[in-house]
Amino acid sequence: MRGVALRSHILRPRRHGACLATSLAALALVATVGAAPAKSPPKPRIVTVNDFYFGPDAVTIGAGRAMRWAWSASNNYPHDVHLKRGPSGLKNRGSYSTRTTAVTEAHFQHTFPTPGTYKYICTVHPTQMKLTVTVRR
Ligand SMILES: [Cu+2]
Repeated sequence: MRGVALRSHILRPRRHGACLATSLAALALVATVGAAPAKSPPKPRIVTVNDFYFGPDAVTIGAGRAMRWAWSASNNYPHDVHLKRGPSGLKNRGSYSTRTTAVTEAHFQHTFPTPGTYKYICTVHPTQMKLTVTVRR
């Protein structure tokens, strides 16, 4: 399963340079650690990544809450989570997308401090797999 995902990723053109991707990942990590409050934060909103849909395909969350994507254990095909369109001026935009595909047993989590509309796709199945995340003020 993992072999399929890796091959698929290698064959696809990269959108970002490796250095940019690495530094964005580092920034995201610092932001996550730095923002950890003493009290346990609200649970992330779960979206499942399935063959060939996001479930659900639209969610609304409050600003500052996290989203967590969970790849279904029954998948047979690789999928990613890619932010196609987000609020203008969004900081660390690259950190809102996965950089590899996975078939099963993967998770992707990100907090959403910036209100607005986020349009997601799976780049392997861009016409089938779409998700809208609305972040309220
Ligand atoms: Cu997909």
